[in-house]
Amino acid sequence: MSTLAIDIGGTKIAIGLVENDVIVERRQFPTPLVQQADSFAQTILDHAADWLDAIKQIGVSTTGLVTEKGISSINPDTLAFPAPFPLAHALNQLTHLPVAMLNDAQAAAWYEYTKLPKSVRNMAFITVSTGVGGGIIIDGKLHSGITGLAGHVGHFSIDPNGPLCGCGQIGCVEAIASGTAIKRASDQRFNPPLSNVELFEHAKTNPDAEEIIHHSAKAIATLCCNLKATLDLDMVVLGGGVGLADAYLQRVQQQILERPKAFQVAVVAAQGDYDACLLGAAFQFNKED
Ligand code: BMX
Ligand code: ZN
Repeated sequence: MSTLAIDIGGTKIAIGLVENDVIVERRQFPTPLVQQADSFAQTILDHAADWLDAIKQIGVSTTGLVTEKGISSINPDTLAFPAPFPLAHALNQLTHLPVAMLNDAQAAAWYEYTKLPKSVRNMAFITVSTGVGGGIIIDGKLHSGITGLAGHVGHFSIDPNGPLCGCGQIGCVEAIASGTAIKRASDQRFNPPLSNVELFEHAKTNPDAEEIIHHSAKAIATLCCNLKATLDLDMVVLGGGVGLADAYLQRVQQQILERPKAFQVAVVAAQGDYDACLLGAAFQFNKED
């Protein structure tokens, strides 16, 4: 069965032709302006035009809060949806195919959970990318909550004196640790500005660059320990462009080892690598209810 997988992030959209949970072909393009659901859906389908004949279903994983009515933003600074954005409906109208849609990190959490040892029953997936997203599996089931908000761990407010987050709270993990937050801090310190990829390279020799990345990893470590205290997780899986960048995971692990033992939790890299959310988009058709 061929599935069109669509992963909508704050910066880019990845699409994949997925067969038997394997990405056979993959493309990506910058996230277009989010205005009309019909034209947004059509733009995505245009990028997949030559796959459409083979496709039987469409799975979407998207940044934002997903409800029956569509997608809305928790942090409009990462991507501002005119809420609620009825993307699943628009894709179904245009293709007449079944469409399933989940929050990006929730979809990835379910996929990643199935790749872990059977002894793991409670886990969280955390993506550090444009924002900081999360998905939670409790006792072997994806926990989305009544409103779909469950897992939005990027909006744990961890520093009352921290920066204002686009969600309206102060000192959210996302405002401190995300790729966007790293870029902001880096732009204040480096002229000419560095891309985040360059910043990670620079960090090998430049203490200022290392300090910015360390600050982000420390916030993610705090988040992991808070989740351990709340849910007694067996494991955390880390993904996203920043989360999988050079030695970021090791920085998080090192920070966790400095916390009291009761709050320490194992953190591993996503099996789906940078495509955990894309694989999750297709994989949600395998989700038990
Ligand atoms: C934000 C929020 C989450 C999302 C997370 C990671 C919006 C639009 N998104 O916290 O729903 O999971 O970012 O998103 O409010 P990404 O774009 O970094 O993958
Ligand atoms: Zn927030």
